[in-house]
Amino acid sequence: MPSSTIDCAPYRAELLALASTLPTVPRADLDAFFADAMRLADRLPQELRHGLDDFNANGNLDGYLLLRGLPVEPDDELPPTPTSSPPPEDRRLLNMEAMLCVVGGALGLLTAYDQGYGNRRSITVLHELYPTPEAHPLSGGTSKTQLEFHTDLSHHAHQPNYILLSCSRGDHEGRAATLVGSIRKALPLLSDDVRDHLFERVFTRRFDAADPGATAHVKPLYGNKDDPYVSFNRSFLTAETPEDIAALDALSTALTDVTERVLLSRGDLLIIDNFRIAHGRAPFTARWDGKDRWLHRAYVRTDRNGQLSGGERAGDVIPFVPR
Ligand SMILES: O=C(O)CCC(=O)C(=O)O
Ligand SMILES: [Fe+2]
Repeated sequence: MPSSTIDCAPYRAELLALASTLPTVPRADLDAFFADAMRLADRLPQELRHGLDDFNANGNLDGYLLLRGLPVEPDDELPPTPTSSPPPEDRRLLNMEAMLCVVGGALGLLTAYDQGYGNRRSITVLHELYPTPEAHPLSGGTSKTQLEFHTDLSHHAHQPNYILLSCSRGDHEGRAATLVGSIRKALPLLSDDVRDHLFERVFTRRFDAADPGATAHVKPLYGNKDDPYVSFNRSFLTAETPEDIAALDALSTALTDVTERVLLSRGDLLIIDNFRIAHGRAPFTARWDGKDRWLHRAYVRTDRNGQLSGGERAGDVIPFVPR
């Protein structure tokens, strides 16, 4: 098994016992639920906790950590895959929601973001991802079309360090792979000129397809020149010169060349380092039969890149600040 995957099957009983101490109706008091999940993070099985701490401190070449074999409910005990959000306030805690929040608590602070458009009436820590028939082509609700490479919330000054995706149901045909392109793998494929351009050029990044005036300012590569962070979204970064186009195309090609397909199935939890990989999702066929692909998602802040200055708590709602 690659070092970016941890088999959690040996810890199932221990993890179930931890989850059983969490409030059974999390949305009745989310603050209390997140505080409990944070406390439980210190009681994770030691080897798993070490794996999380090591990934948090050093990252890895792949840019992700995949936990497999977590204690998901038997399929017939799960509610039907949702077709709308938010879930009912009285929905009972699902094991993969518990895993999402306890693992998130081990990495940093679970955070709700005002993303500056779209979600302004439903800002929440706990997101649900499921196919929707009329999804916007750049949203996680797509199924028929590929969700292209992107960095989540790259237009936000407090962009989350980690995206956690936990899976209650995979897609029927096993095609909906999450696509990950690691900058640690892609960087050696870029020429010096392209690297310099991606480091120095400040691109205008549109963030609201409906409002061309809504913009943030993004450098595709930043941080340490030899081990940079990446921020990418080909559809929204505005190229103004031939050099811009060439540099973005080269980055896109390099990320595509190193792409790994991570097929999430029930009981998996994928931790994406949102500073070090761009991600997308392969197309798949939804059946609208109550058993479609169903993921839970949460964002986690850490003290990297000035995300924390003291006093922040799990469950905080971060106002929109364009980058
Ligand atoms: O469905 C996935 O695997 C990824 C979804 C995603 O990237 C998103 O919703 O931003
Ligand atoms: Fe995403």
